[in-house]
Amino acid sequence: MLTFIHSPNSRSSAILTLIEEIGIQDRVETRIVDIARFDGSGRRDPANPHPEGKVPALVHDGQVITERGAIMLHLCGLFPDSGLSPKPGTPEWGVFASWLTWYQGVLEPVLIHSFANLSHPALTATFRGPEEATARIRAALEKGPWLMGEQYSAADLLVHSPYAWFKDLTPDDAVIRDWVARCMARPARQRALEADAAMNAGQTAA
Ligand SMILES: N[C@@H](CCC(=O)N[C@@H](CS)C(=O)NCC(=O)O)C(=O)O
Repeated sequence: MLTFIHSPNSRSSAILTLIEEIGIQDRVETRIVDIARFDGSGRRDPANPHPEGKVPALVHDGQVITERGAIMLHLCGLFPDSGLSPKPGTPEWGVFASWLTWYQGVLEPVLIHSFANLSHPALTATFRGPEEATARIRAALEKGPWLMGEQYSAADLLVHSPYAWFKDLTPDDAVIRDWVARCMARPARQRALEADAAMNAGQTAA
């Protein structure tokens, strides 16, 4: 039993898109929760099992899985024929896991430090900065056309996501901009955006 804890138009929309990409909408129950949003709207939802009241979370037979990278690894591992990841246990699966954990552990902190105009030698020593992050993505895409090579994967879905939300953060680099545009044009993302809009409308009407 898989329950997806979601709030429309948030970081959990990436998981909604992955569910669309894999084609498992009928195997996952989606539960909408409220969250405290950056603009001051919303509030922590007591019905949300995430230990910090955030989204996304995935509940699998009572176990609560958090962090988009971990949820993506888990879903791709559960549905290995989806084509959204290499086969578990292969060296390529290790590279795939590197991208997802690099996103969580490096890229998102780097982008948030940059957005918040934060700089400190300890941050640079630990995370490097936007230029190094861009260089790493670019090096992969030069071999590309996707981060993992010939095939689109959940790594593209997660790593491009902040650029899709915050267009100003996207490096002024044609290779990266083209990749972001290709990720955003995928039919599964369009379906997830439509589902989010419908869920939002439902919430407003309620
Ligand atoms: N590192 C987490 C971040 C989750 C996160 O910050 N989610 C936001 C939604 S955009 C949230 O739930 N915020 C509500 C809050 O901070 O209480 C992940 O990647 O899954």
